[in-house]
Amino acid sequence: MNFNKKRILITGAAGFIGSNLTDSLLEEGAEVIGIDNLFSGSLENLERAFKNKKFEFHKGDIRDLNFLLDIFKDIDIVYHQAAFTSVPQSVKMPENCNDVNVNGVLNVLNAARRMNVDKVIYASSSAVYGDTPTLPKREDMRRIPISPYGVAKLACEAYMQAYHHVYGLKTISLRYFNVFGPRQRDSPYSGVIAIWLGNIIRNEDLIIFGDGKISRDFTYIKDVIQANLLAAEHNAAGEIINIGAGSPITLTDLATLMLKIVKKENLKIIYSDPRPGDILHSYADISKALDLIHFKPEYDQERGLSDYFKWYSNRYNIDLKK
Ligand code: UD2
Repeated sequence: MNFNKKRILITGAAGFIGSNLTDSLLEEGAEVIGIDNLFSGSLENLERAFKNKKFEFHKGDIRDLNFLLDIFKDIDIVYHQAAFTSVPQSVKMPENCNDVNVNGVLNVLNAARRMNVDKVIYASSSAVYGDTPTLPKREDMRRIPISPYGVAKLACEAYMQAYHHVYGLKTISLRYFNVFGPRQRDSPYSGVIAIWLGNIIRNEDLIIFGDGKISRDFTYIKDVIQANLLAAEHNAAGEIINIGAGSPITLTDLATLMLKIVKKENLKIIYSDPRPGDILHSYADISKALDLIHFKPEYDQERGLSDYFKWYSNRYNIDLKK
């Protein structure tokens, strides 16, 4: 797609995925309007974007419909990335998770419809599948989420489809599988790779919740961004599409690989109690993504981790091998 004449709005623009998407769309020549309440996002992530004249930022909350209606003017595409993102936090505060994720999506959809946005591309999650035993996960399989987070994401996907069917709004939900990479925060509620990278930098042992056999289809941010651009380019609408690396890895293998890449095999892997709400295995069948939007991931975990670590060393001037 020629993004040159497009006006694109990104919710959660100051977050991990939103800010990477912002930078890529600006590079493609789009005009980008970023919104974020800065609850978990940070303006530091938008340093590069702020240098671009085609970027504008508004601080505000997706739960505030009037704020959205004010900003959603002459927008072609909305990328809805703002979210309550943590599975364990959703177990602690299900109401907040529902408020931000479900009520937030409804507001974004209502604003998009009223302001004649052409397409809404939504950041959904593989958490919607829950613990069903069949692998890899296909979009048409049963979904039985086991965390409030997964329930909320499933409801949001259903709203995306309903707004397409009832109001003709073009919507696509991309079911992300464990995204990792530059700008993911190292906080207890962040993804495991960012947490372990923080441990490695501080020369701390890595903690695995459970027996280490849990597996995930960790997907590198650059592939996720590519999928988002493709979702804008192709005509698919009213669809739900898995976006994963298509190559699962167990937590023990992941921890071992990370320590190997940074040559810190002296650090230990410690096994601790399983975490409530965790699903056991998650692995994407990505054939629908190939069919509908021609998505092909370019990064397996090793390549993604190496690229991420290189970015981190340059950004913070740290030698990870020390
Ligand atoms: C991730 C996403 C979530 C959703 C989901 C879909 C994040 C923060 N969350 O949740 O938004 O899309 O994927 O499945 O990216 N673990 C450890 N040690 C640690 C931290 C975590 O063993 O120090 C385990 C954790 O118990 C889980 C696995 O690592 O078994 C992955 O955890 P996560 O929080 O990175 O991701 P997940 O799958 O809960």
